[in-house]
Amino acid sequence: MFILWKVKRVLQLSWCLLLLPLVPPSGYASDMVITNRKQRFCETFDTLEGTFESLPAGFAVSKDGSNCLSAADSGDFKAPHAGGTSEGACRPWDLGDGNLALGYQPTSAEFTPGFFMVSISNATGEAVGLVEVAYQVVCYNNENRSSSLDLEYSRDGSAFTRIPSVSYSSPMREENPAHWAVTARSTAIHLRKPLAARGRFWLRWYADDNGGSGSRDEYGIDNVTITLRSRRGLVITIE
Ligand SMILES: [Ca+2]
Ligand SMILES: [Ca+2]
Ligand SMILES: [Ca+2]
Repeated sequence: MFILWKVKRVLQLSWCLLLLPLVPPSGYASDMVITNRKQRFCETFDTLEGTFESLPAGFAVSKDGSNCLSAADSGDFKAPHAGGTSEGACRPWDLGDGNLALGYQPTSAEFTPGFFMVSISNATGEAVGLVEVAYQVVCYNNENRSSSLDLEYSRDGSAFTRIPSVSYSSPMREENPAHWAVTARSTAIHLRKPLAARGRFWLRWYADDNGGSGSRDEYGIDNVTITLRSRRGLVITIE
């Protein structure tokens, strides 16, 4: 057993060494690196602390729709909140029982537009022809405005393609008392040109105003599941 464990450990370390050249460009914390064909990765955001440092690997946040927040922007991150605020910040939404979501309270100056983004490295050793994405949009509809959240993907991290079939907009008319509503979204992205082994891929959730007046609903994403498939079948699942 010990020998088997050692072999497994060496293989794991070898993967790490192979991945060293995958240095992300500035502005990204790191990549979500997908290496194993059977391992399941889970992204529930339940370990967020309301800091830049606690963002999961590969995830980034923009409050202006173009630049990503960095460790120097600590003032833009706030502690978890249970809902019912108008203070602009990136903060974990606390849905109860330890369930957190990656969230933002938009204002006229923040997150209108803005985005959440994840950069993914295909370290499976195989080309990928299909990317399946599932996630939940969480929303606390406590204001008479509507906000939109659109899923987009990119092959180069700069030019993004929107997927209109999974567009989301929060209800315009406020709810009183408000509660956390969870909306499931899923889609499959067929890649005309397969994502090569060691290639990179980006997903982002682009946010903006969608009409109304006054303050804005708080919203965000949770339970992001990304499945990479080769033409022959399943390559890896991240949840
Ligand atoms: Ca969660
Ligand atoms: Ca609303
Ligand atoms: Ca609000």
